Amino acid sequence: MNRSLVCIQTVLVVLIAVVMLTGMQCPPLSPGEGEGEGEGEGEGEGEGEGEGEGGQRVFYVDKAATGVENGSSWANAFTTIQAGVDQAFAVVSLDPGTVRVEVWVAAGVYDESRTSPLHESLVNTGSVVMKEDVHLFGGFTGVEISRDQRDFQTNITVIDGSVARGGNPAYHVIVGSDSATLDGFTITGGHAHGDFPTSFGAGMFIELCAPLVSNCTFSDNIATGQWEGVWPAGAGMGISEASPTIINCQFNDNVAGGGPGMTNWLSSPTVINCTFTGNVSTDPEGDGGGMSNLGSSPTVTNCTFTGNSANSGGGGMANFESSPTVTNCTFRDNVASGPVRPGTGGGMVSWSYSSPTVTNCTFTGNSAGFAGGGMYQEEYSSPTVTNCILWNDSPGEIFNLTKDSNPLVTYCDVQGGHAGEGNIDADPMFVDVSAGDLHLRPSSPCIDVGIDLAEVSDDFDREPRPFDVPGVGADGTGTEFDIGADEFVD
Ligand SMILES: [Ca+2]
Ligand SMILES: [Ca+2]
Ligand SMILES: [Ca+2]
Repeated sequence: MNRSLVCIQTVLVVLIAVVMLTGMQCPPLSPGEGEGEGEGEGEGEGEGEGEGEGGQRVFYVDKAATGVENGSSWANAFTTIQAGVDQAFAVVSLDPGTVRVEVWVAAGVYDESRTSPLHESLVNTGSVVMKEDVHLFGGFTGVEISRDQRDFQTNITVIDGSVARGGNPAYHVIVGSDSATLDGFTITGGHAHGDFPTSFGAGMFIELCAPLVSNCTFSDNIATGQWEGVWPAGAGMGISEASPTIINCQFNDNVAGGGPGMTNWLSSPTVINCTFTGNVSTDPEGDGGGMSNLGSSPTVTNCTFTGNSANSGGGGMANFESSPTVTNCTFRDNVASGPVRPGTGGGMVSWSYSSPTVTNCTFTGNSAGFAGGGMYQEEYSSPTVTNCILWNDSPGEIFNLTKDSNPLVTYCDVQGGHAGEGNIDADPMFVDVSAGDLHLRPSSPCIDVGIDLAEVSDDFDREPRPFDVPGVGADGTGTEFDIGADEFVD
């Protein structure tokens, strides 16, 4: 155990040093960076979107457009996203706080080569670089006149970094900025490597800023390469000293030394309705297959962690000096097991002063090579676990390596039992585990036997919680909260 801690601590120390040395920040605000303000200003009136001061301006991007490429209409759309962002930023910079600028992007694969000198070294990262107050929306066919008309699930809009850096993969496919939105895109093909920060955030790199990222898919990005004191991390998304909001996003099949789905470094993002599936941590010491938290306390709600893997620990989620708030989440079929480390915490590992609050979550089918199939705690890590199901994880559900880790487990259904008020040990009667359906059957012993919690008002279906079905569950007990991520409604 100590070896893994030493390694992780080394990572933390080195990361701190690197961050301090490089003084990384989000792209600076520098009006005039765009290709000529005059051009954009003139176009505003003719596009039907200009509403004068305080209105909204839309700039259009369509890879297939053949017009004059000034972004003023679908016909005259820019053919690259960066051109749209830069033009929009030039406009909003001249009128800050009064005009809202959006960039609408038509479906297609945007895989052009990019020149984006970033970081202290001004290395070309091959990124699309977001700008402050510029809101990016994908999912259009290229004819819409209202944003409501787009369908991002049908009109797939891909930002592909695979050849974006002079024929090589982008270090970061997209880089976040403050007060900006990324909505309706698929982000793929990034390859972070080398030293931090180019080793961090292959799909999206977010540092010292708080964009809103919604309705996006981060898939098949990688952060691998040589060990240089810091393992490459955050293949899907790397968040450093930032608190963005991430909603309705998918993190699939990303591969990194550690934290391949999402890595949070000194960050407390809000993560809602996201799925983390099939992300793979490859370093022998790599942790946090779905999410790796380092000195971070994100709020994670209504998320699913399925089939992710890590070597040292935390197939679903790893916490190091981190105390996230995790509510209505499912952890299923995650694995912590590797060739060097035996693996701890198939669902979640909490190391070194990590005491997450885990509420109404369901853990099942997770496995660890050494201990704590569901959850594993070590060194002053004492999660508060309430209204959770931990069932059919192997080997065993909750394991504390040291006595100074004392999780408070109450109103939970734990296979094999666990000390604590209101805990039960009974088959939760999932609807269909093999199909991934972790809803409760009417015969479930978890119905109506949780404890009322004012801070939880719905379940992973967004159905109201608590909810009582008369004749189902334990009627008339005064508490109607169900245990697990599902509230049984019908
Ligand atoms: Ca209920
Ligand atoms: Ca009932
Ligand atoms: Ca439900």
